[in-house]
Amino acid sequence: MKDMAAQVPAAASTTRAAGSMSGMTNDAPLNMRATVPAAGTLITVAPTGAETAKGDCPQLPTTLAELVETAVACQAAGSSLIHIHIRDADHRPSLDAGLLRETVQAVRERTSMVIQLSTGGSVHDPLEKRLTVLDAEPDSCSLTCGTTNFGDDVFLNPYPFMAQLYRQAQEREIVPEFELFDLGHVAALRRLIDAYGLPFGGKVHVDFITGVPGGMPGTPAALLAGIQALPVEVTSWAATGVGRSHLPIAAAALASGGHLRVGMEDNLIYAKGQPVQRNDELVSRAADLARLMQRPPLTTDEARALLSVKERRIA
Ligand code: KMH
Ligand code: ZN
Repeated sequence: MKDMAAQVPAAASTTRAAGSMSGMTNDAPLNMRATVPAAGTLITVAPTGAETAKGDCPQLPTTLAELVETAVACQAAGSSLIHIHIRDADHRPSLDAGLLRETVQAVRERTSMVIQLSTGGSVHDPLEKRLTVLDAEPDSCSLTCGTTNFGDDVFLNPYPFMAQLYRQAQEREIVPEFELFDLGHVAALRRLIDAYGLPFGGKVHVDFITGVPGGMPGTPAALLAGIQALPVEVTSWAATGVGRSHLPIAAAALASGGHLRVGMEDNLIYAKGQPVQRNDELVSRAADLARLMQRPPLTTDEARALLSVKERRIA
């Protein structure tokens, strides 16, 4: 889908307080558990995505050098997790195995961020190719919990693909981030956990991606419905508002105990008439909001602990 973020200009953990759950059954409203605010805020940056053309947005980081420079700046601004899509030499979305590996190594050398590779790729990537992303040994991978309409396109995620990706992530000790574009995706997450157990590390982190044309709307009401439906195994959640929903969703997520995802994958407009020039502008604003809400950005070590990622850095 072309320029999704531009069409609709521009997500938090909840460590559940076990003590406060006494007397509750699994049938209790989950919002009671999912909205205990975490002390800090995980700020994820999704700097590139697969939808925006470099020609339409020259400031989009598409080369390895631009991506690494972006990661360094975003960590300095308060981000502790980077969600990466790579581009080829012509700036087109790619799942090239060598380039993915080189990218993971380069970002790991220059930052201490949790490195998450997209397994969603672009709507045109075949499912088999998307499974090969794990070969690059990221800390984390995205795992979208269902097929969704995506503008004029379809983002395909049949259950057998999700299950295979989940099993492979468990075997390779890679922590999945469950991407929820719609309320039905929450039910598919429930099905995955029932069938295959918890992810590597035992934590379940999800990200609501709201505001995609065809998915759940980027409204606080829709987000709240999603939060209330979360399985009890979920240990942290974040939210993203695509396009113009980015600020209301960020505010709603912070107010509801969630974490944040920002970046040019989701939003190309900083404010009315003001295109985003650099991803770290979005991270800085998210960090300011989080501090204002008394939930300052997590450090990269805190983010690693929150998600229980495996230590892959060489000391
Ligand atoms: N580019 C979208 C079709 C993911 O990264 O896992 C899918 C996406 C989700 O961005
Ligand atoms: Zn993505």
